[in-house]
Amino acid sequence: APTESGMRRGIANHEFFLVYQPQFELATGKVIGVEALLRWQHPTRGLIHPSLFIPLAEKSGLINQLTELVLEQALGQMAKWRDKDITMSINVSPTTVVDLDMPEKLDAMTAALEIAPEKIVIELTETALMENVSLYMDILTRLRMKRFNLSIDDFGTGYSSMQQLVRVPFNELKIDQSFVRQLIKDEECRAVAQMSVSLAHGLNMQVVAEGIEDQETFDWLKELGCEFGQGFHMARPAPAHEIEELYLS
Ligand code: G
Ligand code: G
Ligand code: MN
Ligand code: NA
Repeated sequence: APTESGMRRGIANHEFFLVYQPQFELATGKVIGVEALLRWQHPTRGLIHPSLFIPLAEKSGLINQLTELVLEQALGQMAKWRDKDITMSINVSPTTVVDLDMPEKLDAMTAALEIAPEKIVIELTETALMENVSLYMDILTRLRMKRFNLSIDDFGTGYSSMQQLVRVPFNELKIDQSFVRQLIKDEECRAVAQMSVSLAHGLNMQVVAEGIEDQETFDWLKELGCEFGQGFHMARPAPAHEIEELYLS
């Protein structure tokens, strides 16, 4: 398993990098954004997936450094894609939003790079967020006031109360792939997806379905009024230059 000292060395040696997964408008098939996903290219262990190192980073406090590195790479890439009509979604742990004073930091970084804040989407997982909503309310509100977008990731896997959902200043909801991937086979997953879409729209949020793996699922979600989607059926995460060649030129 990865260790804290291994991660420190990996950060110093620039072994962490981002891949990008396109997001599509279901009605038109157009690419409207990308999600930045972190990877660790270890010199001897090979490619390490975030599920193996993010929890360790969160426990050890290295998550702040990782988030800084992610912001630098993602926003640096976005500056190169300044003339493209796409958004950039970035996954962050809620604690780093507070620790790094994210509204100020993002504001300074996007201003310096001449990136419109409307083009940046900050994704927070439902579980991490709802465990301590009141702690995050002020900082999330400040992010929205600066016109950054806020997205609830992995929706359906946590335990948001309706009361919390009404209060949080999010403008996007991502249906977790555990529901999307079973849609066609499983009536209950379809019910969760359907409910998520209508709940989101009722609260003025747009919806992204994650984990679309076949055309049937794509069609079903489009029919349901889900605006956006990601998934291996359309595109896998890939390095920036590949994304650019395949989808942005
Ligand atoms: O692509 P994928 O298998 O990479 O992502 C696995 C998980 O890791 C997802 O839940 C995703 O939210 C998380 N993740 C990916 N990149 C980052 C990142 O830069 N920061 C944080 N905190 N989580 C990430
Ligand atoms: O941040 P989040 O937990 O949503 O991370 C998205 C993860 O889902 C990434 O690891 C990405 O590689 C993965 N992913 C994206 N689309 C698909 C898909 O269609 N099928 C599967 N199995 N995984 C997907
Ligand atoms: Mn995500
Ligand atoms: Na997710």
